[in-house]
Amino acid sequence: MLIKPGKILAKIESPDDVKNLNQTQLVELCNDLRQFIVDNVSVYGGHFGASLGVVELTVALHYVYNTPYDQLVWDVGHQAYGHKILTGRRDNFHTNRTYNGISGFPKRTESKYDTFGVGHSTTSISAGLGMAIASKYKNEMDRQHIAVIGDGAMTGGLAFEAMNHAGVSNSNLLIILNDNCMSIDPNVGALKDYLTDITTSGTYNRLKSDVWKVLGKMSKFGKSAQEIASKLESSLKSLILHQSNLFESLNLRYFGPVDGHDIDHMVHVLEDLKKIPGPKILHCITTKGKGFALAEKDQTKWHAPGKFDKITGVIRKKEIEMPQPPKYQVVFGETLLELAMQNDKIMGVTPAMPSGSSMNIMMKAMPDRSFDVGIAEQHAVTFSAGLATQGLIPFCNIYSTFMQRAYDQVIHDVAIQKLPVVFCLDRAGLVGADGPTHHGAYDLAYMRCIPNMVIAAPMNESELRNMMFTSQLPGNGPIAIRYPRGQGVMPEWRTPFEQLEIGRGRKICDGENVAILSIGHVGNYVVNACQLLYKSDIYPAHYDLRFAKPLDEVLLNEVFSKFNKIITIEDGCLPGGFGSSILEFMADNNHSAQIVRLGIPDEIIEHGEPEQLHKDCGYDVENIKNTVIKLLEPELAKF
Ligand SMILES: Cc1ncc(C[n+]2csc(CCOP(=O)(O)OP(=O)(O)O)c2C)c(N)n1
Repeated sequence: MLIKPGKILAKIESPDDVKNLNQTQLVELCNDLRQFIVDNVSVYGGHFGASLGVVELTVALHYVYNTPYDQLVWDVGHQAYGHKILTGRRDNFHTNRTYNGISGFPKRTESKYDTFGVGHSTTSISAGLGMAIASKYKNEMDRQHIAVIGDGAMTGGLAFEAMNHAGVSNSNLLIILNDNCMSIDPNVGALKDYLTDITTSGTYNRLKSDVWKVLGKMSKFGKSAQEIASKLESSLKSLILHQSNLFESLNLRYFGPVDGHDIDHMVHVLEDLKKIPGPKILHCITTKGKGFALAEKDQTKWHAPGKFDKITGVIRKKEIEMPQPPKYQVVFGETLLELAMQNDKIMGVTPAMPSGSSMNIMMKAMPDRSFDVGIAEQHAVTFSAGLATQGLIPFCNIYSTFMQRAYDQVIHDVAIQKLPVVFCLDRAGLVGADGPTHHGAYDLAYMRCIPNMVIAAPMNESELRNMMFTSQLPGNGPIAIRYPRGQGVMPEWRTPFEQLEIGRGRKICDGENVAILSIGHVGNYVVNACQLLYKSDIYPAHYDLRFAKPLDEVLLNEVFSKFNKIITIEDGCLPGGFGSSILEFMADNNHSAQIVRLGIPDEIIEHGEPEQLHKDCGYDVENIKNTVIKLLEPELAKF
């Protein structure tokens, strides 16, 4: 179903068309854009509240700046739907996040207006500064660079590293801080309080507008007059805020706060800022979900609600046959609380994903023992390490893809010191519609080479519970438990805890001629493939290794002594992954066998339905079945 844009939006083929609009038409364009986002996301799904919150900002930016010559960098990029729609992708927008369709995030190969590929947060200031300094180097002094970053993304350390550099760069960089007090969940931390403090300081805000007017007038009297006015303005800010302004102390000129939904005012402010050279920050106040009442009210739920009825606001759920298996994340959240009630050493840590990881279950029940530390994966890991030095057992839940941010912390702060931090890597494997920035493809490979690290991957809910139970028992070092996005396979999942032997796998079924070695949830695909193969009188053996590290050497020696054809399967990258570890084991132990490895090839895997992506990568049920048949062809030909 193609969704019709409103009258004004229908005429916008590129930002040049936005520039031709008058004030009234700009307001109409904002209405059209907002409606078009509501219409599309309600039917096709995707991120929602964040894009609604920056409609006016998006229109104002494309109106004032000469994009793509002026470079606009979106942080995270989940709020850039309006930008996509205004920059030539309106008629394709219904393909957003679908297989072969446009990406849900800015992507350089998709459009010249997408200056930087995103998905992970807190990169915009660094990237924008890089662009600004490059422009300076190339003597393109008229070129503007704008990084749009949310208050959530601003909690990440990378933003501060970038501002620290920007403050001494004298480059043409405007940082727009889109402050809606929300991350996915309510934003956290001292910075949030600081921003609220600025926003609500009445005296400051009154004086600020007067100073702004003076500053504008002074520009007519030449540079030095403007400089005096601007110094006056910044000392006034410090004075009134009773403390030095955080951004001003980093040498960034601070402007705002401004109402980010007042398109008229936003246009004027940006026009003014364009004339002020050097690094600067505009603090913009917006409402996440603006214009869709339910999304304004329950901002976490409407961050990415899935498809919904735009009139009633009812979120469409798939028709469910009862009873359904739970999502792995729910099993994690419920089990963590259960364990924490039994073991008072357990603590919970999440970097800004309380709802996504289900850590919110423990946070609600035990607020003093569970922490949302902001979008700060590096800090989450080292903070957990600190807790562990004091005899506590932190369960640090980080999505596989976001853990990439904290790699040195895992090695330097946890593994070298053999601290008992339990890493729970959610969304491991191909995640689907979020695409390449979010696929949890690499954790088996990047964790496997770290000494002292144990890597476990449950094949079902009960295994996840047992792995979590085992990891909090005394005497363990660091452990990473990886599990995928979405549902498991056991509707009755609250099984009693059982201690697992670290590094011990299990035989799922005996067989002949070929052995399949799986790790994690994809073991269920193997079970299904075997069911199909039985119909053709083919009986592969299937082993679930449970631990990618340490490997079960006893089990593997048995496999190599019985089978000379082996298939490995993992929902992770082939280079350096689980299959590679089996090849290494074979070589190191003088075994020989024909090994076929199934998993994510050495390529960037785009977005799409997980089932489709598994098929493309060659490890869905059908491909497993065919791989077995192909491998057995010489044997089968004998009959
Ligand atoms: C490194 C990293 N960690 C976590 C996330 C998940 N994530 C996506 S959006 C988001 C919240 C961003 O909040 P903010 O920047 O304030 O933008 P808003 O959604 O409020 O507009 C988070 C935590 C991510 N994209 N990248």
